[in-house]
Amino acid sequence: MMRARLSLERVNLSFITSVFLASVAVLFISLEMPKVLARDRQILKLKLGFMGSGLQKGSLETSGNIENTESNINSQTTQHIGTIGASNERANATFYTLCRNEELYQMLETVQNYEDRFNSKFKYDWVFLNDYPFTDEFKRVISHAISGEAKFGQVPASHWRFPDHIDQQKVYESMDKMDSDNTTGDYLGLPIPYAKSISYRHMCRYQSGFFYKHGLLQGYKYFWRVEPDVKLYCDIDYDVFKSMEQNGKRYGFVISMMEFEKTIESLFKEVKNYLQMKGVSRLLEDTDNLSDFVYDELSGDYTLCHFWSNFEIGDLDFFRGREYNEFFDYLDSKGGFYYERWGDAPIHSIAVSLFMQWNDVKWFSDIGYRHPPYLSCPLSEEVRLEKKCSCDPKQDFTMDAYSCTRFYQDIIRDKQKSQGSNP
Ligand SMILES: Nc1nc2c(ncn2[C@@H]2O[C@H](COP(=O)(O)OP(=O)(O)OP(=O)(O)O)[C@@H](O)[C@H]2O)c(=O)[nH]1
Ligand SMILES: [Mg+2]
Repeated sequence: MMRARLSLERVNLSFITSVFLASVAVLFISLEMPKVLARDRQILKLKLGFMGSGLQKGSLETSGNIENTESNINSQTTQHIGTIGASNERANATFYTLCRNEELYQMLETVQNYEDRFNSKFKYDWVFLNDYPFTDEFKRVISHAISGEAKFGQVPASHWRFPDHIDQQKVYESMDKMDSDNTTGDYLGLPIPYAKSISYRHMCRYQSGFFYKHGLLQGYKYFWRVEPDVKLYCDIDYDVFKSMEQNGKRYGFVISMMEFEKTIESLFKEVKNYLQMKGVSRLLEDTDNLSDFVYDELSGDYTLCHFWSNFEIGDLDFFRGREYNEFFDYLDSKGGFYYERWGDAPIHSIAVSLFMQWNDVKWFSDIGYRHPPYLSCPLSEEVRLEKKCSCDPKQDFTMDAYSCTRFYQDIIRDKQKSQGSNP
């Protein structure tokens, strides 16, 4: 009798446990699945709907396909290393950072890391700009850590304010709307970063159309942009600037990704208007440039792809040139830096993709780099060991569904095949 009751209780207990576990599972699925499905839907929408044929090739593979691409990445790296000549002469180049006094110690960490991994061997200068005067402490501490010359400047007030044509009332209204919509509309439905920040908008506009006009950058040909809190994960034992020069490269990136659509809703419409006004709409279909990276012929719209500009190495002559500045001035006149929240990364990337030749752009697959939250880590173990990398390749963002670098590789591979040239 006792045994029967015990076994009945055991049955009840296991029944209750099963019901409990099943309810937890149902609760979990009902809470989590919509997010997963929404994410998949969003990826499908973004990558199939907006991007058309180019990105459909292999676009749904995520990090599971790392191995398939590894040989390609290695071959790029090998060709890259092989093309660097041994020269002691430096390029006419500088690091460039826009930051605030409050970011001194994050900046110091980054400066020391860049010195350890690269610059102590090459001693390039470093230009720092700020919308306020840098403090003596900032200048003293940072200069001490840099092997080249450190230069500190202030952004002219006229480059960091609402331009006269901007209706400030409308800016505040559109910021309130962006903030109350409160979601990027992508898989996690995150709040739109900096939805209500005026200074972020001034910053994006400055990085889009003004930094290269600053006096301290005038003498230089190349810049390498750095932000506080970014980190290099591998030794860089060749002169990156010199390699840009010797290989005829004008723009270099490490990470690429898709932009939050809500921050650039009218951007590409304005880009198309501009090209039409100038009589150069053919640039969107040109095969000598990288238009496929930003323009999807099927939808006639922006692919949302951009080179992540917190790491960029660029030819200042391109940015100082007439073509880029007329493009920027037109976009600036439309007010989207304020009424929306256009970032400098899509602006730079669209210009680079349309106005440069595809072969002018360099993807640095051998550079381990992180700007939170994304990491680029060389996938080849051979490369990581040789360059003393300290990053985890499993965390690499390159093949993530939201990265555009797979797409970029496909485009480049097609061009190499059809035009028979090297990267
Ligand atoms: N002087 C100054 N620098 C700024 C200001 N806002 C941003 N910056 C700098 O501009 C660069 C880009 O700003 P971030 O805040 O990093 O923008 P982000 O990379 O899009 O966003 P995060 O995810 O926050 O890094 C960084 O180097 C900042 O230090 C500002 O108001 N004044
Ligand atoms: Mg940043």
